[in-house]
Amino acid sequence: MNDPYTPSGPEAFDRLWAELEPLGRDPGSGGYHRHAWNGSDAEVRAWFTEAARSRGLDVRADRNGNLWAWWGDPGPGAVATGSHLDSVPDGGAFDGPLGVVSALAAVDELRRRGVRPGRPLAVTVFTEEEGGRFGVPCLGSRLTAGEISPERARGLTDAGGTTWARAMEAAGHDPDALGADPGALADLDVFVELHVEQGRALEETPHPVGVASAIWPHGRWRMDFTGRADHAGTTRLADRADPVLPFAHAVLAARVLAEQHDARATVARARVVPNGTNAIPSLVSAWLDARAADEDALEAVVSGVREAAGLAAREHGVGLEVAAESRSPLVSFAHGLRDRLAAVVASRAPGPGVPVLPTGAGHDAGVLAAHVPTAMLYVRNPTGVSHSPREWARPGDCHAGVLALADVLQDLLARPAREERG
Ligand code: HGY
Ligand code: MN
Ligand code: MN
Repeated sequence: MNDPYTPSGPEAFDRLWAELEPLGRDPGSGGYHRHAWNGSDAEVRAWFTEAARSRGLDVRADRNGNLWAWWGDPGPGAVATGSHLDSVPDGGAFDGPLGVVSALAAVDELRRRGVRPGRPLAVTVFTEEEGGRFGVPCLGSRLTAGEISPERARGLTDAGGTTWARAMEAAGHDPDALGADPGALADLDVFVELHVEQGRALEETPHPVGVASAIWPHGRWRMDFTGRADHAGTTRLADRADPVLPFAHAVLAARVLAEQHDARATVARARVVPNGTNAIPSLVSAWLDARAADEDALEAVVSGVREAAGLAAREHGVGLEVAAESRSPLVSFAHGLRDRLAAVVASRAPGPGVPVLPTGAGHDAGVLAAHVPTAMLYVRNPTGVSHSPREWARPGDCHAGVLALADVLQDLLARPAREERG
């Protein structure tokens, strides 16, 4: 029986989105700088906590700073849905927040439908999914999954040299508590993440909502080119050890290799030391973001870049160290769950053939997929643009995402949990 006093999912979505959207937005670019434990992050965490509590959800931060808002006492058989609120530097409004706002709105939609979960339902916010401040993506979910050591996480530093431990402590969390949380994962029967599509595949279809099939293998590699500081105007070319030159070779090699292997390779972040116009640098640190549809293609790109960078470094008398900072294997979402979501989404879809799509974008769902049955829903992105202030999704498509997520959660909650299914 519908509850007329609880807003529908779409109504709740619009209200929640209007509250969240201004928080941490750069008035100049319109982008966001929401990074783990910074001021904007504190704002959006406070917003989430209030929005969840006002729905009667019990909000808890786990030992890694991830937020879990519970409808029902935490325990075995739990269904969880959520995403992240942090952004890339000057990122868009939808990547992450769309999944969190849709999850809260789906709770309202379920309540309005009179659904009373027979098992715990959690809305989650994972911390530092983008790695925008401390460099390792999905840091909160990797810690909970035991896929990064607490020691390494505590020592990660931001551009100013602040460690994760200090930043976490300043935000009121205990860095000594960091670590895997096998109990929390064991309680999870299923995790579903709704996310804005970071591509245009859905835009080519009549479907506002699609389902994820896989996440490409991908990773981040740090390259340190060590040269010799010297005068830009008086040092003869033959006497230079200029680290910028092998760096430039690496960047161009990444592009050529990505074309050859139909992969994606990007060097979007670099640090030149001392970064003076008239001083040959002593050091260039640069980060390669590489992704491909399969492990062989990814390996071909990364080893090719490493080889080109090494050759050029030797030619210019420059040292080179390359280190993998994060590495995510191919994720293939559980087929039964994937197909079940596609069937549920189809019940409200504008036509047959709900798209089931792979993506080159990493997600917390990709980390959890190795530990918990996991699935993802995508909401149509008309331009495909993401990691940019221009990222946008139509309100009507966002509403379709909320209703689809509510349908999926209602379907999952109505089924026996894994252990009950045997
Ligand atoms: O970079 C990614 O794939 C994601 O946005 N963290
Ligand atoms: Mn992202
Ligand atoms: Mn994301």
